[in-house]
Amino acid sequence: MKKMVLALFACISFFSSWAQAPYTLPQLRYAYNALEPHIDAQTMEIHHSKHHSGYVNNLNKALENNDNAAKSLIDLLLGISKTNDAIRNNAGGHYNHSLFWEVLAPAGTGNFNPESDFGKACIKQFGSVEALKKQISDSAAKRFGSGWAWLIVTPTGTLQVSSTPNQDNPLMDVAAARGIPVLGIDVWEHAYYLKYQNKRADYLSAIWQVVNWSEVNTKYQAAINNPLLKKLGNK
Ligand code: MN3
Repeated sequence: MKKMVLALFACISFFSSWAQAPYTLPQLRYAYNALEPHIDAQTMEIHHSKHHSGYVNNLNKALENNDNAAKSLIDLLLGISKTNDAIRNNAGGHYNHSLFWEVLAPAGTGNFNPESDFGKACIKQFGSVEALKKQISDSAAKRFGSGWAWLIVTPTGTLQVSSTPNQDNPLMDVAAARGIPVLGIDVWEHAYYLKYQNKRADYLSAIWQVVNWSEVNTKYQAAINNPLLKKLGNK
């Protein structure tokens, strides 16, 4: 029961403030320089205040006088194939970045806990968190051009690593592997180029220092109890 209540609160706090039109830019829970030296302050500031903000503004524009304007962000993503490219790119961009900021935290906080619900599921399925990180990093490294690597909860309740191009995500009806994301890694060059230039692998090795596993656990607990899983199973 306690878990259900926690999951419900996690859902509400995650979806309420920024997931309904007109869309707004969520505030970060930490300062732009809080992830240094792994992700530099300038990259964080431009990424949040320019790139993410651009997706929010363009999404609101794309929804002006559009039949999809009344839908929640989640419903928009679930039926994305019935919208247009502007909505697809910007709704994806808004959702993906809102999740991304939440699954990052200053190094040394949000550590992986093998006793948490997520920790147990992770070890059971992947053997160790190190093995999971390697699988996600490999998936991110292989993504050609711009896109995302994901850890999702599938409709059957298992964890799965996947990847999508551009600003697509696993909630979309166009995704090859569908599920509820509990962790997403941005592999667009704008996420790392200022500090790492063309060395995506260096960025992917550094980012694990600032992944917020505690938040991943919260998202996992919310996902496994979420009726949305059923919808994702019925394509
Ligand atoms: Mn980005």
